[in-house]
Amino acid sequence: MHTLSVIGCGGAGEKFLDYIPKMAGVQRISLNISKADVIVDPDRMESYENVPSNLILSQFPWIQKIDSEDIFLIAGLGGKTGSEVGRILGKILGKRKRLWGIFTLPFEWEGEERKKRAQKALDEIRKNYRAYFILENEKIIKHYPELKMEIAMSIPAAVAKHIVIDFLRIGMKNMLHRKIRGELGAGVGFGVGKNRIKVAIEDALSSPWMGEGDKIIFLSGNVEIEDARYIVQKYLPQFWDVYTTNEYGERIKATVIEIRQESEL
Ligand SMILES: Nc1nc2c(ncn2[C@@H]2O[C@H](COP(=O)(O)OP(=O)(O)OP(=O)(O)O)[C@@H](O)[C@H]2O)c(=O)[nH]1
Ligand SMILES: [Mg+2]
Repeated sequence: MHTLSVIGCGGAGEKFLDYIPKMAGVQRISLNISKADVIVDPDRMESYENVPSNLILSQFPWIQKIDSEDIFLIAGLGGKTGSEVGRILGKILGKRKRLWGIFTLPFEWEGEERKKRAQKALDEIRKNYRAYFILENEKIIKHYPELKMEIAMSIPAAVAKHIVIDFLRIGMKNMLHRKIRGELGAGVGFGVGKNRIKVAIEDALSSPWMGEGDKIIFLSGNVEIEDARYIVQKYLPQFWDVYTTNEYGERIKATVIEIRQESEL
């Protein structure tokens, strides 16, 4: 048994999975149509979509090897593999496990067909995932128009990395017993110097994927909860927590999660 399973699905999902460091207790699986840990055929999976689950599991035995209660599925929506497999795995696993998603949506220039495919996948993801982060690609270039494409493309991967690391370190003990559901936004920021906690939080809040919803704030670095309380509470987070570590040196990291919709439960 692992604490967390992280599945990188399709080209973007595999790439983003590579950004996530290997961590104890974390099962990592890449899914793609070739050269991945698990080779998938989205068409074949789709043809089994509505058959009883014991049959599905006998046809796709790798699904049973995903052995954590909490699963992160990471994919770029808009292509075939990530969108279809992410959607179908949601239908199969959504009721048995806690499924968390991290998804990009296509750039405008990728055209209508990709946009439609992403939307269709998202409509079902909404029903079956516990909660999911939406990191719209288009918002990166609107937010940072000067940025080179190559760097813009890598930003969701870096944010996905911190979401997974912080979920494992801080989120699991804080988020699971709360009714956090549906679409989430996210931002990651770093701060140094005298006002480093404030700078890190404001940096995270200025993310392209941050809106007006309630906020969850996770701080990581050489900081104790009592030192942060006064500053963090000014941002009125729904809840917040600290993970004390030396790995960021003199920097403080803030990961802010935005809850975009009211829980239906
Ligand atoms: N930000 C970012 N987005 C990416 C990257 N690669 C792909 N995407 C996005 O993800 C979408 C899906 O692309 P892929 O992951 O390559 O597609 P796939 O899931 O493998 O699907 P097929 O190759 O069509 O079977 C694209 O339309 C892009 O919007 C990346 O490196 N960075
Ligand atoms: Mg592909």
